[in-house]
Amino acid sequence: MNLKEKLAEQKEQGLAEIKEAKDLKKINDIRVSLLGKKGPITEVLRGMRDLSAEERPKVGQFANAIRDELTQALADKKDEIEVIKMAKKLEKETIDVTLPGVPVTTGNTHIITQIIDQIEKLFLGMGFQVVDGPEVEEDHYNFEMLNLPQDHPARDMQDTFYITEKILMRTQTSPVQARTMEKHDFSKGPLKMISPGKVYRRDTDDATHSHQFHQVEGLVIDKHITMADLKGTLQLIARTIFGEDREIRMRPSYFPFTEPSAEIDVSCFKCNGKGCSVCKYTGWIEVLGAGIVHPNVLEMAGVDSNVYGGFAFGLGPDRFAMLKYGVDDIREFYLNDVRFLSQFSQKG
Ligand code: FA5
Repeated sequence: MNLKEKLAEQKEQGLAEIKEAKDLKKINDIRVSLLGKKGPITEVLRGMRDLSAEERPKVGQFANAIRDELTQALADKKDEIEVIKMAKKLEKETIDVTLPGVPVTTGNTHIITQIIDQIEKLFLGMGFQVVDGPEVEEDHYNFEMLNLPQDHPARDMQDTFYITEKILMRTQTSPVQARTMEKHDFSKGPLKMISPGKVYRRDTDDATHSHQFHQVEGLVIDKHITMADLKGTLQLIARTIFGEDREIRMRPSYFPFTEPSAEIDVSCFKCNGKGCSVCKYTGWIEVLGAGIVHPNVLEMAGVDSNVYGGFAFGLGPDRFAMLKYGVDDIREFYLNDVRFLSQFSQKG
């Protein structure tokens, strides 16, 4: 048998084996045994050195064609086996898409954050800017710039945690008023801002007081601002958050940074104004302090009090949340009890 015949026989034998192969391992074995270094084709090719110079290229060409044909047959068979394998796998893994899924439980925004978000939305809609201020504050901004110089008796109402003699945990969001006024360019228009955030006081914790709570400051500085603008804004807040059925009342009050000043109360959610332990038998719960910005505060921040005036308010979203959802102890908000907090997932 000459070399060409030998090669043709190897090819026929190889193609028959490939045809019969059932898995990828078998394909690999065939490839190694047919085309590998010790395989018959390589062996036949090695014998070419005994051929005449005239015959050698012809046989070489023939051998290469056979090797290519076998390589292609191996690749085709491999693809075929893989397709069959995948089809079998898919058949086994059929998914019933009509089965109900596993529900995913997601958390919800904290109830106080929900109230703050509502207030922000209301004021953003009226063209106010939302400003942030530091919780660790300078005595200068927390008190002095708000017309509470050293030794002012009203400082006693807002004792707090001191970091150093002149640095403290802010007792109110009002310092953001002074910080914002200082920076505002009034030639570009009026100043309208709110500033939500945490505040700290040395208050004894009870059903309506916490040593750490939240406030939202509001400030408008423009020409010709009156008490009527303040009252209208406060009424709008109360109606937006509590609905039309809650009463509000303004009581004369005192804040060193506003003159005149007012305390705003909302009728008690629990007794509807009749008097109970939650409202300390007054029928009202205090939620807000407000007033017309004191000229000294304007002047200290570099604003001409003969040209500009304004109103300011500071509300407690924790108290707002109590009133809105009938929570009778403010401390519930800070205990992180998921059973309590998850009740408010659909509200707000
Ligand atoms: C102030 O803090 C003033 N800075 C508010 C203000 C701003 C007046 C601008 C005028 C102009 P007051 O101490 O009353 O005021 O607190 C404001 C609100 O914070 C209260 O109405 C109440 O809702 C809430 N609040 C006060 N103390 C506590 C407390 N310990 N726990 C929870 N909420 C409180």
